[in-house]
Amino acid sequence: MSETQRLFLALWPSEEQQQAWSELAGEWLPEGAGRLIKPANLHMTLLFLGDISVDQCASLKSKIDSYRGRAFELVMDRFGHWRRPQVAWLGASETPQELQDLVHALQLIARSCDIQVDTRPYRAHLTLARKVRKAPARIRFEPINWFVGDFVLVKSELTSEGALYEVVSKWSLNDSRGE
Ligand code: 2AM
Repeated sequence: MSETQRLFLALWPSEEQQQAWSELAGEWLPEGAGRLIKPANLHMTLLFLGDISVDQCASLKSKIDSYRGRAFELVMDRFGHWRRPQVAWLGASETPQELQDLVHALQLIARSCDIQVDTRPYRAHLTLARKVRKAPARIRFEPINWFVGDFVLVKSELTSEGALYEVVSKWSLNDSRGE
């Protein structure tokens, strides 16, 4: 069998953002309510690719190289919980058009590389904690503005100590501010 890698495309916050958002998650979730994601692992998935071959990965990267998406401001104003996957997350009540376009373009590129991707509608969320069985209390907080100027390809390794993520490629988005 040819070698494969488990990969996904994501928005990756800075270390400062990861630290700050992880601290918020610690404040919002009661002790023992779930398993907080390590700050360095916090991210927002754009597209989960699964196990793909070296050739598929090379073709995906080269096609993404020729794509130029637009930078955007993401306003994260929701702290939510999904009962079935048992995750608590940070999300946005409005998904910017640029983000929708980016996800759509990446889906098309992945499909053109014979990578089967999720067909469910995209729901932008940044998982803060897993194994959260009970919906946490409603939290009021100042919306978090995240300027998104790039996106990344991440390798995921499942280990006995949880997922290990490694950013393997990065692409810039066109920043039209000040034009
Ligand atoms: P989640 O945070 O909502 O669980 C790496 O696994 C990333 O890809 C996670 O952020 C995860 O989202 C997302 N993902 C989407 N579909 C997935 C799948 N079928 N299996 C594992 N992770 C998936």
